[in-house]
Amino acid sequence: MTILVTGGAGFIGANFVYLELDKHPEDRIVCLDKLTYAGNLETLKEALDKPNFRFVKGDICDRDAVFALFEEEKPDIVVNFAAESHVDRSIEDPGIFLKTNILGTQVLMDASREYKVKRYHQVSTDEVYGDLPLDRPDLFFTEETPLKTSSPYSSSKAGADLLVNAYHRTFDLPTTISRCSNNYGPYQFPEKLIPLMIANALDEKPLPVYGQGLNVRDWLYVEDHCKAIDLIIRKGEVGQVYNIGGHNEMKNIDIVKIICQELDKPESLITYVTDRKGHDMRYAIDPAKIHRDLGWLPETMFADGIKMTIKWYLDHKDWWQRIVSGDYMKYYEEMYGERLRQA
Ligand code: NAD
Ligand code: TDX
Repeated sequence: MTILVTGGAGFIGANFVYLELDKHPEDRIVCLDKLTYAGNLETLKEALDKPNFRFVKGDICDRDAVFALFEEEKPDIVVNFAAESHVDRSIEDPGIFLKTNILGTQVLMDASREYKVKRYHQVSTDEVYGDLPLDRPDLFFTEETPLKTSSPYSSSKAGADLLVNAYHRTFDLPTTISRCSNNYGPYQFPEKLIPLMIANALDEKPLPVYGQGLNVRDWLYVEDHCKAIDLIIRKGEVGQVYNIGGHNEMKNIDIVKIICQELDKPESLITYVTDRKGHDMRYAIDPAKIHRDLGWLPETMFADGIKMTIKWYLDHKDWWQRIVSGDYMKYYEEMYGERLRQA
């Protein structure tokens, strides 16, 4: 079988490429990635010399290039990870989010129709459900929760999900969608909460916590997410949506304190800064459906996963230091400079 993985040079996509190569060596993996600021070919270096892996640099919005690749590879399955994925960037510049996340999805699905793929899988997010109040711990997102988005990022992901459902109903495209909670683990770009705090703590730089740090996220180790997608593309039912989460809710401030403790750094580095605009309060997934229908359960406890993640960042300083020394510093100054000066 040939599986086309888009966005495979990013955080979750790369972890998925490695899982597939390891678990299904009989399959061929083709990765299409534009290598935006978030994509890094170095992340895929151990895959590049495998005979059943091919990397293609390209944009999912480029219709001619996408159709040419489908003509050449005739993929059986498409898994779309390619996206602009950072909420803060979507607040600064929504346009590229709409283009990549919605129009790119359309191009991939048009090619999937034309070349009659057996499965088109869309990697979505729990953020499409909006947020939950902190004082209702009994509430969780199910697959039936209405879409109600807060940021340009989550709106673009919700728009893509609606389009996927339309292509299934109107054109009979064999689709599935997964909506996952916050991932953490190796190869996450250091603009996201956990790797940013690890990198800053190691350099003894301020740890910028938005608002009071009381927002809650439901953390899932990236490998567990990838295993769920592997199950969905092989055993999931066409037309279905599957929520993926680990019932591991934590306040941001508690995560940051754990990182300080693990790295033996003082909590005085914690700096409360101006809140994110439209900041979602709480995400919490009910993963009962994927457990019941496909037997999936998360395998990594947060206490272990965070230790493995911190160790990975300590062992791979070259990987993230190259990132934080380049263009990223410009982003960092724009996003945090004024906020930290005001704090
Ligand atoms: P990421 O930002 O680390 O990686 C995105 C990848 O997509 C990069 O390699 C980038 O180069 C590539 N890309 C961007 N635009 C492209 C384009 N036009 N054409 C081809 N490639 C392009 O993102 P991630 O955190 O790995 O997220 C992957 C997917 O999972 C996204 O769709 C995201 O919405 C979703 N998701 C992420 C999380 C999370 O916690 N990170 C949680 C739930 C869902
Ligand atoms: O510097 C920071 N300080 C801070 O307090 C950063 C970067 C984040 N935060 C807070 C904001 C959030 O409440 O930490 C929480 C997590 O932030 P992010 O890592 O930016 O993730 P989030 O906004 O929750 O979105 C993530 O999960 C869902 C991914 O980036 C999305 O791609 C995914 O869909």
